Amino acid sequence: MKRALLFVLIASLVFTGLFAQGTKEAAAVKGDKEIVILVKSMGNGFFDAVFKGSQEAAGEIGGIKTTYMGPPQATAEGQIEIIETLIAQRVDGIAISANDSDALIPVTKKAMAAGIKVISFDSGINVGGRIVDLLPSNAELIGRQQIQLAAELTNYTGDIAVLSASAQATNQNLWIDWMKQEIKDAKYSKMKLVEVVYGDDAPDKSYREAVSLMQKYPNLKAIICPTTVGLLATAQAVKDAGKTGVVEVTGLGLPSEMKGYILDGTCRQMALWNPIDLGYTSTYILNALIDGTNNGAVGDVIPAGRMNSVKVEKDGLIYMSTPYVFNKDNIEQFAAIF
Ligand code: RAM
Repeated sequence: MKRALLFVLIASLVFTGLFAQGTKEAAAVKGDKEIVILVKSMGNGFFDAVFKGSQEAAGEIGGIKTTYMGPPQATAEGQIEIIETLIAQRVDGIAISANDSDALIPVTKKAMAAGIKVISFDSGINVGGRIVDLLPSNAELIGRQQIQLAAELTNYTGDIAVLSASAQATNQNLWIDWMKQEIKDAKYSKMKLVEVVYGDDAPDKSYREAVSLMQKYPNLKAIICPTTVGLLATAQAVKDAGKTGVVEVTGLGLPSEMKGYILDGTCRQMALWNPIDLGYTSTYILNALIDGTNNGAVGDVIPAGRMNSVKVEKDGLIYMSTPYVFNKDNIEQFAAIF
């Protein structure tokens, strides 16, 4: 009985191995390009929407297999491990939303040396560790707008705090630097940024950090969360604490996740760009790099389907559009899309 079971097990392993090899070869014959959308961490609705965009572009372009991957927690180590595996698998391209702007460079350099096209999007890798970096919008504009949104909600008065993603996140750190610049302006002289805390894009940690902020600063007037995960958790924490309308909540939020909190007044306004477009454009860029129709040099214009085209600027940066601002008047319309 036991022997029979062992045989079945071995046979199925052999079969799976052959089968896996077969599909891989079949893909190679067909000439499918294999690309991976490597995100900060799994279980984040923002990145689910990014991948939807990648699938949409892959469907339009044809001959591309796109796969969605990410570590369980938003760490550079987790992403490095995945990239090592992808090098061994010889995928054709990887688009990475990085958990650290520098820590990934050695492994992405290794990937590029092996012929894999590597780009970063959303949260960048520094020059040398990727071909281009696709930014949702200008970092200065995003950062300054976050302070403006909070100021409008608090009548330009009182203590505010920032609840961010991870302490190493490239994108949030850039935005926070610009927030600190913006708040120096005389028109915010009655506002004070008391602390920046990190929820690591984990809902439970973000929730706990939001609760701690409210306890530590009884006069807190607003929490700015430049992360969709942090914003959702903070809105929950503020509402559970009965502080809706006392502690204003704003930041960067996914309309589909935040709709209820926008409508009930917990978060009266927030901003974001379209994550679907980010994944869609990343896929068009990777396709052009893999095809060799473009090498991502400064000044290059890369065709991007329904987004028309994107232009490579200094340091390999590519900027998309300006963020939308959501409030109770437009939230339902956007919540239906992303
Ligand atoms: C979270 C992630 C992502 C960021 C958005 C706004 O989903 O941290 O990197 O761009 O928020």
